[in-house]
Amino acid sequence: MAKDDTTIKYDGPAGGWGSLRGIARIAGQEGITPGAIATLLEQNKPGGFACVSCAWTKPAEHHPVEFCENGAKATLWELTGRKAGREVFARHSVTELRSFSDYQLEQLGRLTQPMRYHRASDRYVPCSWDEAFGEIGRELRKMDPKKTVFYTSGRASLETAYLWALFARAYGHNNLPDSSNMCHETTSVTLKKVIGSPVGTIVLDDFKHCDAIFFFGQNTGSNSPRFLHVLQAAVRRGCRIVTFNPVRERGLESMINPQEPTAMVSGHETALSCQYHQVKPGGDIAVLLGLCKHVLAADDVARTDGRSVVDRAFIAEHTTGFAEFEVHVRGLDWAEIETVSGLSRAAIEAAGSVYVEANSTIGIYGMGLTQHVHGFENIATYMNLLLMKGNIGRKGAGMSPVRGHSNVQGQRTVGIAEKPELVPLDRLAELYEFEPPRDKGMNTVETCEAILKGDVGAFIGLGGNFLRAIPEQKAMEEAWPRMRMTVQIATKLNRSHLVNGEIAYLLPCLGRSEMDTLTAKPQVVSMEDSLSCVHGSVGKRKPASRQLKSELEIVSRIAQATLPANPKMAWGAWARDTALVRNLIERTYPDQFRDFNARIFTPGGFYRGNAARERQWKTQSGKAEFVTPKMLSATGFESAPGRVSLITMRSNDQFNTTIYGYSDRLRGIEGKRNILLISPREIERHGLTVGETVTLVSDAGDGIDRRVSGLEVLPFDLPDDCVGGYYPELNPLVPLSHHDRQSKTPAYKSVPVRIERQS
Ligand SMILES: Nc1nc2c(c(=O)[nH]1)N[C@H]1C(S)=C(S)[C@@H](COP(=O)(O)OP(=O)(O)OC[C@H]3O[C@@H](n4cnc5c(=O)[nH]c(N)nc54)[C@H](O)[C@@H]3O)O[C@H]1N2
Ligand SMILES: Nc1nc2c(c(=O)[nH]1)N[C@H]1C(S)=C(S)[C@@H](COP(=O)(O)OP(=O)(O)OC[C@H]3O[C@@H](n4cnc5c(=O)[nH]c(N)nc54)[C@H](O)[C@@H]3O)O[C@H]1N2
Ligand SMILES: [Mo]
Repeated sequence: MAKDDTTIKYDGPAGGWGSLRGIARIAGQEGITPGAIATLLEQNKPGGFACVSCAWTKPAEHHPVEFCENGAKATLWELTGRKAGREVFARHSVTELRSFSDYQLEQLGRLTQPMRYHRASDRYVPCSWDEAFGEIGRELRKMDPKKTVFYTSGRASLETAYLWALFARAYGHNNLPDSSNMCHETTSVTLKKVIGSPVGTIVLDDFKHCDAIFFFGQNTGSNSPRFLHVLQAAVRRGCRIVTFNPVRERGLESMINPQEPTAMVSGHETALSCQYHQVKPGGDIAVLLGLCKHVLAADDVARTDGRSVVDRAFIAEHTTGFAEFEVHVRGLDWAEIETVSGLSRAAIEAAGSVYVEANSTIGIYGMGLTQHVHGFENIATYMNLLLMKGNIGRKGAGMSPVRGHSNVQGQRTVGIAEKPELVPLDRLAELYEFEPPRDKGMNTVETCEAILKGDVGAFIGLGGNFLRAIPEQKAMEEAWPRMRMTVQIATKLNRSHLVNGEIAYLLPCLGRSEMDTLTAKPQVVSMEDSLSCVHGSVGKRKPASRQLKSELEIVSRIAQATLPANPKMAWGAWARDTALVRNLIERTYPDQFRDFNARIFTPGGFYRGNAARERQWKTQSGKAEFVTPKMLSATGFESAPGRVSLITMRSNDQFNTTIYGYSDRLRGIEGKRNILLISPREIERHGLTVGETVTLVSDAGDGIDRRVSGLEVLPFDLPDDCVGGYYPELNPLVPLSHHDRQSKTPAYKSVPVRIERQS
């Protein structure tokens, strides 16, 4: 696509001096002490603590500075000198705090003491921990467990997550929605179905052996910047990167490695993607089928002189469903593929040639594939492409979904799941002598549906910002106070803490960089990264307040206050010693967590293993499964006059609903978040003018009025028929029913909307 010079963009590289300036700005803003910088230098190193930002792996041979712009921001955010102490809550009513922006709320600083919501004065007032645990336990004992929900955001450690899930089951439910239900749930469901393993299949070493890396809808420069070093090394040895993304993300175009002094001084950039294709949102199934079509065509040609491109031996031995898929792909019409993807046949064939020529290919993807109505088909078709050339279970090849929160993958590994079949319930029953519930629990979307119906009595959030992250914000905020009890365990104040049930508690916890002072012994916690490696982490900073408790202790104490005594459940001891909990994890999952305590500081983490990597397929058929998608577009809606597809995106200056600032440096957007990104061609087509403010109205055809006003029109290089804007500001536009059909992951990456001019 031709570049249009009137659009807003950033021409510098990812990384480089800009990233260091980004860190310095946050350090200044948060009132950071020199000790915080020392803490940063320990980040992601053995004996140090694991970054609280993304889930990218921590290498065995680390750099002197093993953190990135966004990891540093996340740590400095946690180590801020600001405190949201009792005076803040005495000064501001909860209603007043609701008028603060997400940025202003978290800028108040760290929460310092447990608080209970006092309805008459509309204020949070300090309470004691004993009071809090006592009342929460009493309320839970009175309730039907099936009508309570225990949410987790993907930061809590393996130890806390394990106990959280055990508590839920001992209490009597599987209602364990997780942030991953809004994120890579599509991955968990699709990969489980097609290759029998719900997670990625590659290890770090594979990046040293691949010839091509394909990128679909993952924004490395902002969301997993340490991965850029790996990509840079791959490109330098001749590996080719091909990217499909509606937005030209700078991080995938070029970078300067802040670890390389000469490059920093000379400004020498490494170009990353050799091809960058601006696919329409939801156009990936069409692209992937086009790529498969090209592979078949290349194979036809190769076979005329006795060679082959398609790995038929692999397909015969290891897969099912190829014959049907092949017939389907051959029958597809290029014109349709071009219309749905917004790309020309020539462009798709050029990408296809890189794939055909590469011996070994790694497939990378992120939210651009998972957050669609047909996200399942996005990922299944991507896997088909890899399977056609046997690109799985061998060196330098495989699929790598890039996970979000630092321990989101691990939480699922140790039992956070609403689906009982994913958890070794018999083993739990045997170890703890209780009868775990066998009925399916609620995921995030189902939790929202139940809250809207008034069917939930209590919601306890272990981190996160549920009400801000979910779809259907307006109706959800209206229904939320009908719950009897809401409890939030958190480090900083956010919007979810300002909409309260009849009884509401806000319980402040330690951050990962902080020392757990419950016992004299420093407590180690652990996480699993995107590449299934498990790492230990030790917090060494003095806590933001003496009243903070570890998440492990908070969870254990609530469990203790709620459950009848069981000699097999030593909540009191577990709260004080994470090593004991690791023994429990090992006894529950002996294959994956063998010698857990002994291996916890393995450089680079210890690999938990993955059967699909060994070409063992734990699927229904016992083989890897080709899926024939019934549709070309993943959006789940038809085009209609005036309707455009909205992509909700993250800026470079936020971590999910935490807004660090207003500088989306890598996209050239500064100082604002209430924006509508739209191409100059579409600005003209919709009769808009640059800089005017407009309203976006949801166009789901269900009669519900969902709108967000005050959005400034900014010209941006995007495909036709789509617009972009920021998450979470635009979440009120997303209908709850707009989710992946199989996994119920909300379809945040193509929301049908209309643009209304404000008079
Ligand atoms: N700094 C920072 N780091 C983070 C986070 C953060 O908010 N800030 N969040 C963390 C979390 S929880 C997660 S899940 C990950 C998210 O990281 P990513 O998976 O990178 O998620 P997004 O940035 O939401 O979107 C990814 C890309 O998809 C593209 N895209 C949108 N629609 C489509 C489409 O239809 N097709 C294709 N091919 N591309 C599309 C967008 O332009 C964007 O570049 O990052 C984690 N890391
Ligand atoms: N429109 C749209 N919506 C989306 C997305 C999108 O791309 N578009 N992405 C989705 C995705 S991928 C995700 S993962 C979800 C994110 O949903 P969540 O995980 O629920 O949200 P976060 O913004 O990560 O949560 C931030 C809060 O976590 C708390 N916190 C931070 N650190 C800690 C800690 O160590 N312990 C505890 N207990 N609390 C802590 C702080 O109070 C902070 O305010 O949002 C989803 N929503
Ligand atoms: Mo996520």
